[in-house]
Amino acid sequence: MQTIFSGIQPSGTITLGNYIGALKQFVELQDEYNCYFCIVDQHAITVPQDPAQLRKNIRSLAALYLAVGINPEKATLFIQSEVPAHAQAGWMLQCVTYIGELERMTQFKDKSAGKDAVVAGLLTYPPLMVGDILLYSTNLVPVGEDQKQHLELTRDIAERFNKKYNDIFTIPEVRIPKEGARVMSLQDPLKKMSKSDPNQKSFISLLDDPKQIEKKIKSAVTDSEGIVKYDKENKPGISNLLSIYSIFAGKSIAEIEQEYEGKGYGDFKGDLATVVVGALEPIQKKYYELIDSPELDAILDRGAEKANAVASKMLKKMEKAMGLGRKRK
Ligand code: ATP
Ligand code: LTN
Repeated sequence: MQTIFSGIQPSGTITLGNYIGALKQFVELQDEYNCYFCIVDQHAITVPQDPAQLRKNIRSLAALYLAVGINPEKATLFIQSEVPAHAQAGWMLQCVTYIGELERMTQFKDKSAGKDAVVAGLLTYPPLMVGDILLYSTNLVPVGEDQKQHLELTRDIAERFNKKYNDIFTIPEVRIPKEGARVMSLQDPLKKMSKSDPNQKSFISLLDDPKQIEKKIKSAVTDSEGIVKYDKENKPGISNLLSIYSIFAGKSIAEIEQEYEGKGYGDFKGDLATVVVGALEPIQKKYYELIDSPELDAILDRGAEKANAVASKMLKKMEKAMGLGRKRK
């Protein structure tokens, strides 16, 4: 069986973007692959976080992974900081990464833009991610389109390490969904939807209540044409809503366009809100059953134990390849 690894930052409550771009794929793939799904809390602290809120977000993300359908009997679900090999591997991989490569990352450029104090961790974020992936001999990494560049860097660094030290790493492939790889902000359809966006109206979180969902969809930025038609170039707002509709309703975009011929954005948005509310209802129900349960802790404990066993073995191989520490029997 091939191995999958992917991670989500506990930097807020996950959005429709995270669900469509990442989580939905995870659920679909868990039967066919040996999966590791990680709550990457060490990545989250590369931007300011309130410690109490971060702890809450970590638990909430764990419950959401399960609520959307991750089966802990099949997949390993764990918290990055509970597996020390990640930070250790991240350091070693920083020492095979060039500063120029890191400065070219668009995520770094976006997140550092306009800030006068940028912590070093925001720049060295990618080698930590590279470690996450390589520690598990990962074959495939399902992510949204925004992570493509990080995956290219992961492959480069893995190949460089293999060549320079010892051929120990599997070179991973990226897997980006055909539809919904880049869900856009509801307030600025040229920007990706992000859970840490300060404008709450720009995203729908998986835990928003029906009223909030309806309000956010109704106030989504569209155009003044009033025709429900997919045209990403000229009508990015309505095209984004059409993609979301299509994915949640399981209908093709052409079908939906036909349904709304002659009708305005009001009808379309109202129906989209109903579709989204209906899709999130069972997820939210499961979430509230899990969030305070001891079962959630047991799953995360088991996940950390399984991940530690695999990651620490690869870490030893890395240390040996680089010549760290002493020879042991
Ligand atoms: P942040 O706002 O803190 O940067 P984020 O919402 O961008 O967070 P991440 O935790 O960085 O989300 O990403 C988790 C996963 O969700 C990744 O695989 C990422 O590619 C995917 N993803 C994030 N935003 C979107 C989006 N708008 N559309 C599709 N996939 C997305
Ligand atoms: N960088 C990713 C989160 C992330 C990740 C990973 C994704 C951290 N480690 C390993 C896939 C595999 C992000 O910002 N979305």
